[in-house]
Amino acid sequence: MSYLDQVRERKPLVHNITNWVVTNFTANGLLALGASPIMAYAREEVADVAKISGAVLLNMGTPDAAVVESILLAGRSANAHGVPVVFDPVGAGATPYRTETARRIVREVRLSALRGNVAEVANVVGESWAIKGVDAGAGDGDVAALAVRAAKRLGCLVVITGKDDVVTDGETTYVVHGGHPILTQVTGAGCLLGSVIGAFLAVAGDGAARLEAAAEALAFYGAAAELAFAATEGRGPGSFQVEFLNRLALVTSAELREMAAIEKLA
Ligand code: ATP
Ligand code: TZP
Ligand code: MG
Ligand code: MG
Repeated sequence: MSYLDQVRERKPLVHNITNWVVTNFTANGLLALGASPIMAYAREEVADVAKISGAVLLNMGTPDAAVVESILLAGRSANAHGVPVVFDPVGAGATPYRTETARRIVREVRLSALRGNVAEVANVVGESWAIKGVDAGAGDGDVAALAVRAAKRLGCLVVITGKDDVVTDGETTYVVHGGHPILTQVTGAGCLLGSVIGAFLAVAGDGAARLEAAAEALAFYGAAAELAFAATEGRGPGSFQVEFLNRLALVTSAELREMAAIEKLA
């Protein structure tokens, strides 16, 4: 059975500590996919929510001291209970506070996957790449090689998104083609993807299956975007955003198999 169908069947609980911009979009996107979102931020409860979840998504898009404390508490609890953790280091490299916060989180929480744009991932692992606010800046380095270095350094899956997406465990690397540039005009497209990867990891078990599940999540997300764009062409990002949520619910495993363009790098 595809990981997509397993998510829809098992409806994993995904605990999100995310940013103020994208909470509603993230919850609706997870519901559309068939997962079960919970947003919980209070230091008093995050450890308890994390331990009963299928996956935890940590996103530092609007960081402050309380959010960072909650991220660390949730991450440690997830680690203690074998719950997969996805981290989105939004804006790492944009300010010293964000860079230092992201590096602290990867030191103190064992990740299952790091998901960011190329600049964020580079800055988390101490390499430099231009960044403009929360959006990746220009650069011409080897993205796949950066992802592999980051995965080896952090000991987790690394997903770098952009025109093409790269996912690697440091040994095996896939490039996932597809998606649509209009996703860059929808705030939270990257953030929701982190939660979607979490839902796929929640049903994947340990080991190599996680890499395959993450690659399938990327292909699924891209296919939903392509179908949504085709259905709303010329109507702009607002209509696209609504249709994209529809497609997260409607894309079938058969469509996914047909549309997925997953290339294994040698
Ligand atoms: P940024 O901070 O740079 O906006 P992000 O965190 O929003 O990044 P993206 O890299 O935009 O995340 O990735 C979100 C989704 O959009 C992914 O599925 C990715 O494949 C897709 N995407 C981004 N840019 C393009 C593009 N030019 N063509 C096709 N798909 C894209
Ligand atoms: N500002 C802080 S977090 C955020 C903005 C605009 C959302 C970023 O979302 P994404 O998914 O990285 O585009
Ligand atoms: Mg974006
Ligand atoms: Mg982002």
